Amino acid sequence: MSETGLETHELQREVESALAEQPIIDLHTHTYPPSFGTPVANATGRVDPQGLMLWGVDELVTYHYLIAEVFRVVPATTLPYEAFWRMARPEQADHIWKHLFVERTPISEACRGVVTTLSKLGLDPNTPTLEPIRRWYAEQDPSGFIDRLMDVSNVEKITMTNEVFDANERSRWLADPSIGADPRFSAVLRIDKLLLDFEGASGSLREWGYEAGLDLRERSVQEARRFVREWLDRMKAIYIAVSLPPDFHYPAADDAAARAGQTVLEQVVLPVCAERGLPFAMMIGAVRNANPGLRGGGDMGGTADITAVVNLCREFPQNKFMVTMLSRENQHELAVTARKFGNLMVFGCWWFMNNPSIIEEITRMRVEMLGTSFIPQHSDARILDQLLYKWDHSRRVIGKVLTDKYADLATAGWRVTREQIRSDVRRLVHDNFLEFVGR
Ligand code: FIX
Ligand code: ZN
Repeated sequence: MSETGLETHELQREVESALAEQPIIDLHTHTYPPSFGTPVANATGRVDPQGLMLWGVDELVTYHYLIAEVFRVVPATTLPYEAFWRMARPEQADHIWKHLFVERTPISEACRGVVTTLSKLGLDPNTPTLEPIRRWYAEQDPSGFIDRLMDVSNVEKITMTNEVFDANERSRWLADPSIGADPRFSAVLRIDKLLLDFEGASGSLREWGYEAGLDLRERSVQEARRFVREWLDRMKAIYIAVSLPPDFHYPAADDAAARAGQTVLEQVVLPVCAERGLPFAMMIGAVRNANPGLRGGGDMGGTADITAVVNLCREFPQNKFMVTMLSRENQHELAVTARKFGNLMVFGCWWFMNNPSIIEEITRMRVEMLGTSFIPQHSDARILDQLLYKWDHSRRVIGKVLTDKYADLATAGWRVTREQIRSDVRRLVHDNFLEFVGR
């Protein structure tokens, strides 16, 4: 304990520089490297209309958060959903830019995110049209652009969400397993359908050559395990993930689909995770398609039953669980649950929680209840450029909370040192995750 303690007025500067200089592991995104193809016009001239790598101003402005917001100000009674979806992407982006950025102040978090992103790229967001910005993007090389984003946002590694039940993505992995070899990206096996709709999933597994029947007798369990193992190997996935609705219960409610999901969880997913030493991530509280007209923007959240998490952590001590919850009302009890179970890692301020006022509330509570034994944030970026704003905005809020907590600690008589701040920050945004996934 050599270093002299920092003065209170020095804490903010030290915390901010520690956060800025610490490379981050982004443990959950929906982004992809160029090997998955890109529909965005770029300097290489290679465009794949079904490509999964989303970047650039038209994707940024048509983020589903902003589509939901534009239908608040230009309702579907004025512009029907189908008419919007028939528009080409740039036309959709122009519509959103006009109504949310030109005719109104872009003050919402999602709008401010676009402004931060463009500014960090050296582009002027104060423009009546997107044309000049589009021209700039068309000159960019996709892979070089990713390097630039990771450098500016100081993100060391990006974790994908690889939807094995998505036909477009699955066909790409089967066609060329090396598409996952980009060292900047890690893969995650996402299996919502396997747990939420095993009847449908088992039909797909049989089509793909796995003898997995809805009966879930021994043969089916073994075949479903083979499916999971083979895809973990193909993707070199670092964890398995699902999103679950607010009415997810463990033990399951008394309906066939929920019961089948429970059996798959108990006899397929958790045993394979345990044998591989991989965490099972549960993102709990998503209500899909509340408003189908908004497509990806039509989902919402709901308060879930924390006892499902408690029961799983208690009854499967050999498993590691990563949990984030979508409802503000679940955050306190989730932090309490993490105090009870060392095999539970709480992470991120997910989706509708990813707003500065709520990030601050959740992070402050987690530091007070869990010290530095949690992972404060993930970006959930869908468009690669979003790394710039998601991490800039979150770093600022996390920094504010840490500065306050260190000031409280110093007031209590502890000598807070630069060294301690740097090692705490490294733990929070880098090592906690790597250690938990066993890397
Ligand atoms: O389930 C998820 O991974 C969610 O993050 C997404 O479905 C959601 O659409 C999203 O992008 C949230 O930010
Ligand atoms: Zn997500």
